[in-house]
Amino acid sequence: MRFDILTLFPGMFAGPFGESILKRAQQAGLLEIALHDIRTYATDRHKSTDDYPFGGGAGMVMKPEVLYQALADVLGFGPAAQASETLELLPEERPPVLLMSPAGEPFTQRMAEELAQQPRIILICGHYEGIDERIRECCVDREVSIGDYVLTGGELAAMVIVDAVARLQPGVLAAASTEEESHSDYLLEYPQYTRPATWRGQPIPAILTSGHHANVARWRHEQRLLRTLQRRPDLLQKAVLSPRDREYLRRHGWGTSPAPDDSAAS
Ligand code: 6GU
Repeated sequence: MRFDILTLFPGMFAGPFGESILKRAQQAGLLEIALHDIRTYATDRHKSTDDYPFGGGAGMVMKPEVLYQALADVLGFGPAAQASETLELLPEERPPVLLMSPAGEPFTQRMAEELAQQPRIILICGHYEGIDERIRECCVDREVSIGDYVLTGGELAAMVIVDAVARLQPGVLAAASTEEESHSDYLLEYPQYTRPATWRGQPIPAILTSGHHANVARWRHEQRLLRTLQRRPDLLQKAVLSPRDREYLRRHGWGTSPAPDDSAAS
């Protein structure tokens, strides 16, 4: 899968993309990440990428022409279209163009799974007070936010999205590790333990060394239910629950408010 990232700060990406799993996946040819410096598309001698907002107000707005030229270049428009004074619409057959914005739709594991089906996506990192609305209208398919807080720019959001989508590509992670994880089925993960079996006086749950695989599996599933009930009861509305799951949850306070605290865990 290929990611094209349009940014004013390409240097910010070196750390996250140059280490660990994303680094290895690129070396193995499973991922391609292309960084495009928006400033190289500025046309005036000051290389300006932003300007004052019409109508006044604080902050600066990213200039449409600069972003448009960057997109046109990344999408491989011919020089004629790029030189044209009119707005050449982006071709219908093109990778999705995502704009990173705190006003976007919330990024979720569902969206990561959807985007992971694409061979290529384009991410625009907004900065300053935002981008000229006409770019949104002509050229953006989806506006995406990574949470209800405000960042200084879209770069960190783009890194989050690339990471979440890249790890779903076949071969990037060991095969089984994405199946039972938090959010893939709306249940949080069960607790994990490794050696030593007793650490500073703290033993692991005895069932894990019982050798009884079915009981271990049931215990883990119940831990997932319990954790989701305690920490993210909102997710239980979306999870697929068996009658036995529902009965277990009710016994642990599901449907009564307030939500039970951690000390009720057993
Ligand atoms: Cl995508 N951008 C900015 N600037 N702030 C955010 C965000 C994006 N998502 C959450 N906060």
